[in-house]
Amino acid sequence: MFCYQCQETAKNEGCTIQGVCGKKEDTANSQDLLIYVTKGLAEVANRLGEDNEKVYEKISKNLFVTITNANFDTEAIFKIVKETIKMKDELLEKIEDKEGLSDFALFSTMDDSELEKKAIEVGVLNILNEDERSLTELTTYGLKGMAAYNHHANVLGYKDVEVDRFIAKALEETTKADKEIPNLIDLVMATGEHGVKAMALLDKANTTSYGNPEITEVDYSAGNKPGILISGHDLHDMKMLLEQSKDSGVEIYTHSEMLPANYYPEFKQYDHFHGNYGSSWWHQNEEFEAFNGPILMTTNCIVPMKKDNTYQDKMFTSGQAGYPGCKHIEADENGYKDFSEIIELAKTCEAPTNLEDLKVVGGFAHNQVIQLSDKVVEEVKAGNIKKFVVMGGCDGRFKERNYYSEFAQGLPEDHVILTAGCAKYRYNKLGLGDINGIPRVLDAGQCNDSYSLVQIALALKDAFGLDDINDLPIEYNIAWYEQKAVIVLLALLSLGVKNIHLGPTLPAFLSPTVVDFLVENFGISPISTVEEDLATMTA
Ligand code: SF4
Ligand code: SF3
Repeated sequence: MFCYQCQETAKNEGCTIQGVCGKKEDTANSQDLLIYVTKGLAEVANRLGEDNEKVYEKISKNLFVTITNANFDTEAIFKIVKETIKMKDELLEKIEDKEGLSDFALFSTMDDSELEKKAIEVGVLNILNEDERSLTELTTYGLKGMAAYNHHANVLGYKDVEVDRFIAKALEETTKADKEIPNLIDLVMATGEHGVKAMALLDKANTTSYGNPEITEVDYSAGNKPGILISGHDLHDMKMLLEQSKDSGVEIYTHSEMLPANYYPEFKQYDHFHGNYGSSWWHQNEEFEAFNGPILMTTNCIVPMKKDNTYQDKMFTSGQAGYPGCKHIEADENGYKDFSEIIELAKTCEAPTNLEDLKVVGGFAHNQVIQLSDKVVEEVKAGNIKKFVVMGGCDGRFKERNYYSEFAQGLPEDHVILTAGCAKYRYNKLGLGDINGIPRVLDAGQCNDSYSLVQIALALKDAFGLDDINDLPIEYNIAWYEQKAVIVLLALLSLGVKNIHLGPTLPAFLSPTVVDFLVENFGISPISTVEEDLATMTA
């Protein structure tokens, strides 16, 4: 195996024996094959030249499966590989002239051993030129993130055919053997542009379906009734779970990236929606034990369970998530998921163990902040807010991420943090206070709500009468971990945001040439020490 798609990759070079994330070699290979056949499906669909909703949906779902910490179930992934080949072969039959189609498009078998053999052969190291590989994978990882957001919008009935077409076309582009570096750079930039579209689509889907997030004080303490803990990013699952459990006597708690569900008016109306439990994804071994009740993982990030865990039988997956030994809840043909088994199980469980008595304010997505913009502008003009620091992105399990807590704590009191994604857990419980009623940590929501942060920046640019978003008193100190953060980064670049500090390390998949390109054109830089970065970013 060789995988270097996330920030925790071994030695910041690549995982070769087993993933630091816990992904085993056979799972890694199955994901490589899934990417391979999905690129083949895209190529065949492009050759046919017809928009096919089912194919587009499948492509996004498949890419999503391979995101870090989404699916550890090798058997389930090979099943998806077979479904993809079947779908592709059906399309292939409609093409008379197969001349010029690549092996991605033509490869076909249902034989398990042949699939396993192929899975070993199709890894990312097949691209020999380091810069070509770097830009190809940067595109592919961006597409994975985009596909995840696209899928979340799709299940709510929102589609943008431009996004679907782009994903299919770009996937095919990454398979071409004679790639020129400038063309690949264009592809990367186009991926960012379409990433903005996908995030805008998801924003519309979420806010139209569930209302605009609003300022909310979220309770992190445990109640005394049995509960269900829901994690991941899928708000559609959240809605179905709340609705199905409303008269059951069971309470619903969010974990990690599901926290922002607390900010939506549609969800707040359920009395049995208790609040949030715990922190970001990598604390789940301990926090899932303490929760006592069942857990529903709707997407990434799953952490492999410890051998002596007590929640294996209580953890369920849905959507593109999967974990061997955990029951997977499939959607029916109408997208409905039956969570009754989880609800019944919850009734037999003890209430969660209380982890903390804490209330944290969030819900500062673009609509809410724009409503407050007069006050914000007033505070800036009065000199009470000197700077905004965008600190969105991902959290991760390594000690080096203490940097983000220390950086947040070290910021002067006239600096406001704008955040989205699970990176917030590094500083949202620190009690950083407020500036005349404006909290110093403004949480817009999930990682996809980084779109909101850009909308806020654009609104501030207008409010201050500036021409360029980079003239605002804003610094970007982004933490990345998985591929959703890759599309967020590419989207920010495509919107013209410059001088982003990226950490805790630069992606291993960026070759020195690609890093030089990003430095020269966008001023991207790695983080340094807390002291040095505070000095630069607060200057
Ligand atoms: Fe390694 Fe990250 Fe790939 Fe897991 S997802 S195998 S940790 S690079
Ligand atoms: Fe977190 Fe996995 Fe990226 Fe959605 S839950 S931000 S890491």
